[in-house]
Amino acid sequence: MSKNYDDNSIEILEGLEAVRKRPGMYIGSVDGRGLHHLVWEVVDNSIDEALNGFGNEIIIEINKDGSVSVTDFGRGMPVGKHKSGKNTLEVIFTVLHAGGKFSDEGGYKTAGGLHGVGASVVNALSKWVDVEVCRDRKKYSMHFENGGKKVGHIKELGPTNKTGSKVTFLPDPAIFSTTNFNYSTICERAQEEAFLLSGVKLTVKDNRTDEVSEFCYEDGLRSFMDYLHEDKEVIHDTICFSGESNGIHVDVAFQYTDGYQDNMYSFVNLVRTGDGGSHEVGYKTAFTKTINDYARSEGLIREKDKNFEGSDVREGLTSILSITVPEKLLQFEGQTKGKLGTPEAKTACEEVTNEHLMYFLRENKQLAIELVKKMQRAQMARDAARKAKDEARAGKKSSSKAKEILSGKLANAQSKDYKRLELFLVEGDSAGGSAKKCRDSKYQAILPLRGKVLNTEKASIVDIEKNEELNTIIHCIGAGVGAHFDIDDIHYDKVIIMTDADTDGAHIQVLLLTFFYRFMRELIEQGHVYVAMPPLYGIKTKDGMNYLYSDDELNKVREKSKTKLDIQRYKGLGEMDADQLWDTTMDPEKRTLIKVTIEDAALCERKISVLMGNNAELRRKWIEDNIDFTLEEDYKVTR
Ligand code: 0RA
Repeated sequence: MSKNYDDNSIEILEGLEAVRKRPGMYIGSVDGRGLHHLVWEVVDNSIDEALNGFGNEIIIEINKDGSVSVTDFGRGMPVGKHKSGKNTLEVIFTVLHAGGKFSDEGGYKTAGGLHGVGASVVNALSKWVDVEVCRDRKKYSMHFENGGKKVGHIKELGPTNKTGSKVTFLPDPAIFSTTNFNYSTICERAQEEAFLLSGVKLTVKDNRTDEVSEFCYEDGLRSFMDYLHEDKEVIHDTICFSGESNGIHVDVAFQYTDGYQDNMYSFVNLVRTGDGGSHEVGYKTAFTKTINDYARSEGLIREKDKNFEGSDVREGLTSILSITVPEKLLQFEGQTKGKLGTPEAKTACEEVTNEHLMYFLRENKQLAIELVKKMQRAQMARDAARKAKDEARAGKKSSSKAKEILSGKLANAQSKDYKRLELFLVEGDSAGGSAKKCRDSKYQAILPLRGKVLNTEKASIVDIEKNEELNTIIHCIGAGVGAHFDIDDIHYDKVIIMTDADTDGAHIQVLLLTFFYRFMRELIEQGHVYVAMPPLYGIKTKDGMNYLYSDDELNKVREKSKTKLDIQRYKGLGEMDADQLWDTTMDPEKRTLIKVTIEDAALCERKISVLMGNNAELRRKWIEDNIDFTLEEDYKVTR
């Protein structure tokens, strides 16, 4: 993989000014996500050095002054003279696309396949950057300021017997909407990379709080699976296989749980492909085909029986697919570039999976039979659900149990025109009561929620069906749940979550969104899920009430106002009377709704794991720090 790299293989393409003018083009966005992208850019360079066999530890530090340092113990970045006449270190940090990543001539290969633009972009978007290099028994340093302008020349600091590089940077607050690094975000990604890089140790230190986490796994994908399935009932040991085809290296791990979810974690050159792509298609196609071929060849399904569908085969299956694709074949699609396009990846994943899975099934007959039986149960359940739905469509009434559940709770809308119907999920009976009073009963239905919603991150369909609150929501929406959810059957065009603007309300939002994300994902994908935005403040004026929806708005009003303001802080929906609730939050003419999107499924899922995983303290902290779920930019509850 590593080609001979010398001081001259760096191509000079563009200046850093372009990066500062259009940062989004290089790092995706200038919000928290873009900010953290800077860290990955620097870390990826160190990871490449480790992948090339130099140094197996990387330390990421968040410093007290808000800067981040990344230290590795590789060969040390080149410090000699570049063909341009400049110092190579300077070229790496000041010339866009430096590093040879985009040249066919080699240079050091990068881990990142997505934005992968390197050190110069980080420099361009930083207030300052400090580089320290140890190599050739000497320690060197170089400093940059104000978007990548070098300050002085490279300095020789003295002798050392170490080797390696340390890059420290402070993001420019003039570029980013936030410059606050999040320890848990960095830990999550570091852990993920450690899983994919057996034997490399990634240490994350938060020097603001003295927290430290170390991630190092000798067993790679197997350890990853153990981690994912920590609290789940699994029905066999993780199965791993690897192979190579067309120059594409494929690594697979899979394991079945006794649950119902089908979870896929895919990576291309260590970068998560949250939106899937050709590699996932190849893997899934091969998986389903191999299972069907095997089951038929063993007489487990009879000639006249139908084949299993993908969803039957994957019920309860967690798969990790990590592939390495040569730079020149890389092709990413979609808005967030999270989807692999490379057609060769489909073939490679198909071939490797076909071969190894068939071999495994033949060698492990007992388990293979058990799995096929599980798939048969999934297939039967799917058939039964379809039948029930067809009957319901044919005009048969919904079950009396469902009716009983709904009576008394749901205040339904009168119209049958589902495209105009809205279902409000309201926190608490008292706000529910106000909402029922003021709503537009033709088009707006109200379902009050009592107490906390079940945490569904690790719940099975059975747990969900046992949970009254969720069951009621499922019946109201009317389109089933999990694998049987059918978007064509939804009773409402908008499902609107309406909670208090406090921590409890935020918690309920996240729990409901987790439920929708995991069990009615299409509802979010197709844009039917919304969050209502009640006001935080009311200010009495001579013309009536002026409602404010954020602290920013309040500050602006305060700055402008000359007299003392009569400000009311709304802590909950219950503090408003029915008319106020209508005016501020429910009236389609005036209200603000936030549409929940899964713009980046990977990020969303990762957040759900932090939020819904075992660490209650981390979760609480996260919720209080930033309730923005998938809504990076446009929605932030300020308090
Ligand atoms: C190519 C060549 C050499 C070092 C590196 C790349 C290098 C790059 C980075 C980026 C972060 N840490 C790094 N460490 C090393 C030097 C080749 C030689 O020693 O001749």
